[in-house]
Amino acid sequence: MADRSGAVNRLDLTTLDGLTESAVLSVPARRTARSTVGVVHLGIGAFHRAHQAVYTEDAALATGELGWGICGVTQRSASVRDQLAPQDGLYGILQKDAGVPASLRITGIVREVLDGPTQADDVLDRLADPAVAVVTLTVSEKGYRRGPDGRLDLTDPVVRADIGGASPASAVGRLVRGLQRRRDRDAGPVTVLCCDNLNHNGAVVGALVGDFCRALPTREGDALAEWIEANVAFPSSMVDRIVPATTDGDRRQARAISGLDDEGLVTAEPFGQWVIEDRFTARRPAWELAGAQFTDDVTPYELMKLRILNGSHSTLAYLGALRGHRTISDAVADDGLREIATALIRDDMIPTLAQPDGVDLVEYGDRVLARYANPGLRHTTVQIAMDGSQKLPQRLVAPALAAIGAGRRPHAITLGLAAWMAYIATGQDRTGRALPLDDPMADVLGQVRGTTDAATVVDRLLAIGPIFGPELPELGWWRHELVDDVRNLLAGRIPAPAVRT
Ligand code: CS2
Repeated sequence: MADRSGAVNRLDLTTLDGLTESAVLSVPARRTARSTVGVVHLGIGAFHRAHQAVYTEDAALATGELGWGICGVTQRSASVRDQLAPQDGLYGILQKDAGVPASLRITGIVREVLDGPTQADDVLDRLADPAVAVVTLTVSEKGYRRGPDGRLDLTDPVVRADIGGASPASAVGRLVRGLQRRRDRDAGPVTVLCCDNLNHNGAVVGALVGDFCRALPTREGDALAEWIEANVAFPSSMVDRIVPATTDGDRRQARAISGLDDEGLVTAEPFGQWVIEDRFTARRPAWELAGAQFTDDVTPYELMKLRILNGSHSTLAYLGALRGHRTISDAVADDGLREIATALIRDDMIPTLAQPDGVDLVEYGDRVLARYANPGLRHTTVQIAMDGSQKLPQRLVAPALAAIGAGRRPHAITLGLAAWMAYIATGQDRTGRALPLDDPMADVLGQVRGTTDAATVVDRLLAIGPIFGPELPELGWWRHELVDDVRNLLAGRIPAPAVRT
């Protein structure tokens, strides 16, 4: 939609009125933008906007309830606030699939965006709002600021400042200080629902909250921990939807559909899954009416997704990047890499998993590979390669240990870990293009950059306890295989795990 000067208008509550729904444009925002805030979300990145926000909006549409608008909180950068505030919280989700035209959905369920760093007090007020019954989180693996033992890192200066009473800057600090204000205002129980890719993610957040309370002066911390124990549940959940970083091409495509500029646009595949542990201390949106599944035990779903999807994603990302593939769809179209991903899923991962009710794990794995092939999603290998130190423990190290413990040799998982090591050591793909090392442990990992001796690379990286733990590095045969793989990869060869004995 252009004004008289020919400039394209921006999406907001006024321009929304001019949109006409069609086969490729839906505008649920017309109804949901009237919602009031009932959910606070910490970490309003693209994933949340394409996943939990959509489930929450669909639940509101199904029930007609208008009390479940979302207040999204930015973690570190104000960019999402700056994108969404001028748009009255509205943004589009551009859905792409092979062989069908892209479609756009304009969502209105995000009713407020607060910038965590500069609006800390407003965030605490929202967390203490009696109308808020659920707090969801996607702050990424590193956002929890865990130490080598998996507990809250009390040596982290940001955590220490939060404990000392400064305006909270960490996710756990914001959460605990918000709960404290909630108790002080007698605003009632609330459920904290973690949506990050971690094992037992709810229990992890509950334990970090406990660690924070214990680090407070004794009387203050004990009383708060007691209130939290009685009023706050931390269910676990498994979340899934592939949401690559939005490109300028996506924005152009969305503009061609709506006629409007949208700085907050996100892109996603059609698939979505959310399995939630049914343990809430307060009211919640009717997410089951939006396709979410409630269960007593999320563990089998969580492990299935972390190992089959995220484990193969990381493996394809490192191997693909080394081979010069920019996207996951390119990597999975490479026969050699596809074979490795298939072997990883079928031979190494599936035997470590319990089958969730009614799920065929082989079919699930095939579907994951088919989702990767979606040519519309320009999901870059270097985006997934980011933060390996935080992702690999649950994606590749834990299943390697489980397989070895059951007497098997998980060659493809070993190759995935070798690919991560080679990615760090060489720092470039086979065409000479630089591969970024974007990781909170980059200082330590970067020490092997440029090292060409495979055994040295392996020994330095295997010694990092928080990633590999004590057991794997002690297995001589396994280390030997890893060194072989790293040597091959550094020489530009990709070993085939399926045929190795
Ligand atoms: C990916 C995930 O970036 C990554 O590490 O593996 O973000 C993945 O796309 C999602 O977990 C899919 O649900």
